[in-house]
Amino acid sequence: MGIIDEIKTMVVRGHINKQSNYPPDLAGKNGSEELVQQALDAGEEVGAILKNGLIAGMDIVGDKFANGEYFVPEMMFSAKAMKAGLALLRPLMLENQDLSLGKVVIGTVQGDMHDIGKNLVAMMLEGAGFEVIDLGANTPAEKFLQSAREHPGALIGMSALLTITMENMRHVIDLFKNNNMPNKIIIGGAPVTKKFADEIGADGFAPDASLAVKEAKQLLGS
Ligand code: B1M
Repeated sequence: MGIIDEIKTMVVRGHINKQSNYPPDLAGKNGSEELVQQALDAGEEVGAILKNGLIAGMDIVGDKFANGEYFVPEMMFSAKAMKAGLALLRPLMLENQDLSLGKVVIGTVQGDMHDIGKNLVAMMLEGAGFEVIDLGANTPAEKFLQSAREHPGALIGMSALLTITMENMRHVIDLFKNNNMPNKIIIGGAPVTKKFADEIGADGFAPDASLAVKEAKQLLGS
């Protein structure tokens, strides 16, 4: 098995690093953290580690949860394994520190704790040269509004991973409209579609982090 496949397996199994005792059969063995470092040391590309290792592993976790093989605790360990790997990739994704393309206020909407995809979008935007104000997960609509007022002209980015929390994107857009806020708004997240974005009046939509960068550049004219 190649190292990128091993990283994928560690995300699926939720094994973070050597110190982690979960799952018991992998205790004391290298986890996603050590393997991502080894892959980087071996010259593997950041994009390949991310896409074919970490994200591919998380996709399998999603399928296992959907078919009843995994429950929330397993998903949480996998999320931790993914985050440990992402933390090592982050500095390499932020090589362009000339933050001159404009500001983006980003958050996961209220009621939604999923922040891995949002973090990835934030990292890619920063890496591309945007200044990112990250409001975190479970962000109330008023907090998006307050931050937009503090950062005039910022692009507003919302992420949602649950079909029920997607609706909170509509509330944020309505709140911005009712307060005559001129900010452009981009949305994304696994259940979000271009059709939904158009329906709720978002200015932009992106299905993944690299297309989010492209769309953000277009929306801010940068
Ligand atoms: Co949750 N979860 N989860 N979960 N979880 C999903 C989303 C689910 C699809 C799993 C499944 O059933 N197959 C399902 C949602 C079903 C639905 O609504 N239709 C689900 C569920 C049901 C739940 C709970 C309700 C489970 C429960 O408690 N019974 C619960 C909800 C908690 C809450 O939020 N209130 C829950 C909890 C969790 C954990 C906490 C355990 C953990 C999250 C940890 C964390 O984020 N800190 C978790 C995880 C890890 C997942 C899966 C397995 C993986 C999500 C992920 O990180 N993907 C997920 C299944 C799946 O998506 N396959 C699942 C990797 C990430 C890189 O991709 O986030 O899609 P993603 O981001 C992409 C794009 O979507 C896009 O770019 C990113 C990078 O390319 N993108 C944007 C994202 N945001 C964007 C914003 C943009 C543009 C693009 O512009 C601003």
